[in-house]
Amino acid sequence: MHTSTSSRARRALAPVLTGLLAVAGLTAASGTAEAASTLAGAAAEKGRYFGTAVAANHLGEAPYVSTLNTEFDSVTPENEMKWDALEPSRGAFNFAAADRIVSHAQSRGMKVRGHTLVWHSQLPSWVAGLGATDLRSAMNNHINQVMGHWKGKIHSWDVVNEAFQDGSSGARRSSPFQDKLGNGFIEEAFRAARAADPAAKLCYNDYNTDGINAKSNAVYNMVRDFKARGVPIDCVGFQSHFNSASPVPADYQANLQRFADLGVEVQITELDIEGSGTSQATSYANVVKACLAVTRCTGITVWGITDKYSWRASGTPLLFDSNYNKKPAYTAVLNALGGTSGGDPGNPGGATCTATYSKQEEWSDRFNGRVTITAGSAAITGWTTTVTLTSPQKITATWNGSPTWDSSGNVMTMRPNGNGSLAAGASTSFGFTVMKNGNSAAPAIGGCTAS
Ligand code: 9MR
Repeated sequence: MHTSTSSRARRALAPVLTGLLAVAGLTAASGTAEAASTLAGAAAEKGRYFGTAVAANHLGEAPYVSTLNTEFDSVTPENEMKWDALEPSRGAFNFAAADRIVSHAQSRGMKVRGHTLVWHSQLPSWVAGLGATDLRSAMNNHINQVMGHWKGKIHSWDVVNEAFQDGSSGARRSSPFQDKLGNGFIEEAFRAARAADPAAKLCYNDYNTDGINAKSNAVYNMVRDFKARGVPIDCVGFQSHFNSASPVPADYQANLQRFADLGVEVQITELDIEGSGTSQATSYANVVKACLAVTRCTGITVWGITDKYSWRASGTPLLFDSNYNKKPAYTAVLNALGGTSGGDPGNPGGATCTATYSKQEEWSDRFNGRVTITAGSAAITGWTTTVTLTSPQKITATWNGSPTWDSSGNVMTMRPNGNGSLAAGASTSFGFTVMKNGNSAAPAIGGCTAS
């Protein structure tokens, strides 16, 4: 079958569609049945948030933003709130990139985790060059200025990050702060932070502290001492970067629980697990179950949305693949949270699908693309995906699908045209011709939603 769409028809449809999508978005956010079919919705039913690290420079990418808005209710700027980004030279602050993330989150009712105020890494060289007196005032000023800028808008701040050494010593890591200000720098940072934004929860955040070991024992002793002496601390962040060399520890839950028993919240702050398929899915589910079993484990943040932009992209450690398809790990997390895609009235069987792009014929001024839709382990009766062009590219023809367009004309949403019913594991494809207008970039394909 071959159908084509004129650009005039696309322009005429666009405003109507945008309106419909806006209405659908509002309904999705407030409907309980719908809520349990997203990570944030399912987590909220358990009294937890479900967040992700976000990079400001991807906020213009349609499938990135739609996945963020649909699935998550908390964001952590991945790099934009670090010292080198915010205060690259002494006293000169640049909040613009982080502000973009905070306003995106605020306009959609998402929480923001602040990451991070005092850290030895991504620290501008001017800080390392200061003597003790200057360093103390620079640290306190940084905390005051940064927390003051977003006062009342950040639900938790990683006040100090990664201050302990790996290995069996339990010692502090060498850093400008440790080496010049001594052990008291952490306490001083937390006291300054409490004064700067009393509403924010103040966290200590670290990695390789996920199980019970010498490093987590050292952090535990510090937190116990802070609580005993009234030093302000509200939460401990467990980064939870896992791979085959550093799997989810068997005593993960026990470790979270012993910190919670000190009277602090525990948060899983940078979760990613390298791997794929069932083993990755099982590990993710185990992390979620551990958090749910600990009353004071208040939320989970994964360290990115899509494998495409992970800091460990080659390890495919996230819940969405590089085409924004939901991975088995996604389904495992959703199910462990008590949610189910079966809670979606449009998708009673919990059906899934994937969408993959391949380039076809190319001429000097245009090329053909094909997107293959494959049903997951259950039969499906319909599918939806998106094709996002790079302006000024234009799609001049489509076949084997029913396209609709966003108002920019760059994002085509494709639904079936008689080819919506697929048996488990079966595939269909649709095609389109892209007029390059000088740009031969491949289109970005959004996730596949089955019904
Ligand atoms: O994901 C971050 C990556 O984009 C940066 O290049 C990197 C630089 O240090 O930091 C990554 O995030 C780290 C986080 O801030 C602290 N814990 C470890 C994370 C992964 O390295």
